[in-house]
Amino acid sequence: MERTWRWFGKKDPITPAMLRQIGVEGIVTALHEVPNGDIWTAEDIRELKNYIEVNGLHWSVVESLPVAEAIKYGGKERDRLIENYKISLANLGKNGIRTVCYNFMPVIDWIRTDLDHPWPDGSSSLYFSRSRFAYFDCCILQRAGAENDYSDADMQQVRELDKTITQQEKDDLVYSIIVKTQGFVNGNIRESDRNPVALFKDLLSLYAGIDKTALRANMQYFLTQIMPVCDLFDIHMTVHPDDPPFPVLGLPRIVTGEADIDWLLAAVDNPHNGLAFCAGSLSAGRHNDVPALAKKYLKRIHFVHLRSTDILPNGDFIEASHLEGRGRLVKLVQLFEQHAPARLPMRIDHGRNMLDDEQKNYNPGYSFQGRMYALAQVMGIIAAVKELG
Ligand code: DNO
Repeated sequence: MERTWRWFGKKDPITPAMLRQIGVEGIVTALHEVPNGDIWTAEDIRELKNYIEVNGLHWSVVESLPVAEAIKYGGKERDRLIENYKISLANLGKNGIRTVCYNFMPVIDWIRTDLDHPWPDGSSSLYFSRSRFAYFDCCILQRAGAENDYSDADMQQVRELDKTITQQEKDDLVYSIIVKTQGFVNGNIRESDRNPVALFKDLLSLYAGIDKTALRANMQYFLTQIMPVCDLFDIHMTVHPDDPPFPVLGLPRIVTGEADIDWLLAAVDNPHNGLAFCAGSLSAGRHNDVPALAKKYLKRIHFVHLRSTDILPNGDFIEASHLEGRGRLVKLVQLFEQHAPARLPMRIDHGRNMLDDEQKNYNPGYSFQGRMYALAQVMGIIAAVKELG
């Protein structure tokens, strides 16, 4: 596998020079300053690509070329937005960039309720609490009918939490779920937005009446439209699985496990319609056997995120060590090293905050020391697999 790293552009305090010292070979990045739906120009792509190359690395994967909301809900602007997407893809292709990660999650990308969940050793990680998420949905968003989506035990906890929660804790929950985790990946909500909850509710309302079947049809339409450009430039589209891999907030989610992936790969049966295999996202669904999925879809996997989670007895999930948990990274690395193309790009996903990471204000999950530590663990697995088979 090729060792890559998600880098957030020239403003990222983690520089390519630092990355070369820790064994990184390729960069995963995006034109983060271009608003969703706008065209990525060939000039801007070339400029960033040159910058990366002058600094001794190369641009291996785009993560993400975001899919505008209207494409996902099938709004009237969707054909214009798909045309823009095709132009951006062609501009990437002309610059020799051939792996593009995206997702098809409505409104909200990845979800966590806690960004600094303490570990016994003094480090911290991301965490998803079912009951706190239910609280956000039922009591902060006050989404109609939300209670029906949760178990009696969850709702009991929601009522308990309601008795003690402070305004600051409510604000923190909103910040974690829809502001901080989204801002740098998705752009729907920004830190400067005054009333994120109202904005978020407006976004949710765009999906009224869009069920799983409708969302699937919109995804199939989008992929069918862009495939000719991908064929022309040999670009692999790699869809990131939904995180977490189950429906949330009344929204359908359609890349959650085996049945969904079977549907997706058959619906647009083109080798350029592929997967970003995020072991962490898939591992947060009890229904997923992560190594079995990797084995089944090996030929359609063109990008790998190495990370793992543990599902707790109450249904919460926590980021696990990269050597443990349901992601089963040792098995995955063995599989990819032995059976995938040698240059399959992989990156470490979601490190813990450790040592001086806390003071650096990195994007949540994208610490330096934590990811470096996990990369060293994975490099150890790779060396062991190479030596022992
Ligand atoms: C979170 C990431 C996701 C991912 C996008 C890809 O840490 O894994 O935001 O980049 O979903 O489109």
